[in-house]
Amino acid sequence: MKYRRIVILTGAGISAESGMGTFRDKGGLWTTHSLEDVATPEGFARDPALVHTFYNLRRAGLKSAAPNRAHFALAEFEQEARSRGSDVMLVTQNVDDLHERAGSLSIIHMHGELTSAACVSCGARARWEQDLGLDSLCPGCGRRGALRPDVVWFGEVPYGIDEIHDRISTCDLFVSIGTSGEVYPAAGFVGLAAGQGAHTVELNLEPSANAGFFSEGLYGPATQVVDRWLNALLHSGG
Ligand code: BJW
Repeated sequence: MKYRRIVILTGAGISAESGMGTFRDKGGLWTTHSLEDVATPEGFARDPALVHTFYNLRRAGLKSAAPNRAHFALAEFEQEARSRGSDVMLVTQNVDDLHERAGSLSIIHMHGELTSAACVSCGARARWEQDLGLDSLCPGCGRRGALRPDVVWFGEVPYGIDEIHDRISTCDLFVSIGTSGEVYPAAGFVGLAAGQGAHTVELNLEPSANAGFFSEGLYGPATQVVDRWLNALLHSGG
């Protein structure tokens, strides 16, 4: 394998064909909900019940969603690349668990996870698969009403950012899949990767806001283009 240190960034587009909504597309979550109300700490402070309802519905929806061909292709690629001595790190902005359910192993959820709750009082993070509410009890400190969805809202620092920066600063291949390139710091990763000489590839339904920064782009539904591009890479000796 030509590439030894590979970083793959995924966004909502990879889960779109699994029925998880995207944010900025026509009919996306930010066209039906105000992001200031449901995706900022200020919105949560103003109306926690509204925010809980928004995330409870999405957490419940996760149970009927299944990984699609693109999630499986990434998990298979990770295994194959490892067997050829290459390192693959998946950085996802998605809060769903479809990469894990497809079999991916090396994952950073930079925007948190739907199936996790965080306590604003003691800082504990706990796996959480049911609804969250104003009376939910923190398993860490026992306080009632202090749990919030363990996701990263606007103005908050994403998870794993130091490790992500380290990985991208030393990668030789950076692949971005199904993300609009509108939200930082993820939107800046391609610049970091390209700046230190990595080959950069975008796989998306259509060119993203960042398309001009990538050395290569392949456009179409993730269930079609991801498998095709990864297989071509493996079979080209790439
Ligand atoms: C398909 C497809 C198919 C469809 N197949 N493709 C001014 C300038 C620059 C930055 C800022 C600024 N003001 C504020 C900021 C920072 C801010 C920011 O970026 N704001 C912008 C909106 C301007 N960022 C932050 O606040 C972040 N924190 C931060 O910067 O901390 C400071 C710091 C950083 C680093 C070190 C130290 C300090 C936090 C951002 C948190 C984002 N949170 C959310 C919600 C998470 C929980 C939840 O899910 O509810 O994360 S918002 C939402 O957007 C979610 C997503 O992960 C994120 C990205 O969206 P994504 O995945 O790209 O989805 P879409 O819908 O936008 O795009 C889908 C794409 O798929 C499209 O291109 C489609 O074409 C494609 N697609 N179907 C393939 N079938």
